[in-house]
Amino acid sequence: MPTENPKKPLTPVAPPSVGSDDSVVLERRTQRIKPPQMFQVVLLNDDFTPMEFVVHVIQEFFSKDRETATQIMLKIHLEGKGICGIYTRDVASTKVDQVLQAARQAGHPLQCLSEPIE
Ligand code: TYC
Repeated sequence: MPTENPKKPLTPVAPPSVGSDDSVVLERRTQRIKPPQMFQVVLLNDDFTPMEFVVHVIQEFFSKDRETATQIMLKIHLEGKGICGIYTRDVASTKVDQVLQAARQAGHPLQCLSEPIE
């Protein structure tokens, strides 16, 4: 049967120390957990998806205002791809699913993917 999680803390945990005047000092500790791997969600250009639909998708699923969404769409149109947002793994994956489902439902070939950064 599996036992408890064998992972140790990254740094030793310092106990509170008691000063000569009975004051208790909680030591400031080095952060023990590393930040999660982040993922950028990328839209790819194609020749068929209407610009207006892409702007709508960026506004709807990436919470951008119309002007920002239009700038991102134009960048994708001109450069082939563009980052719409950066999220943790699960959120990025959900965004990709939402975009692909909306595109499929509307009959557009818009492609979306997520990739780890750094
Ligand atoms: N290139 C498309 C057009 O001219 C517009 C477009 C922009 C499509 C961004 C996809 O991710 C995209 N209608």
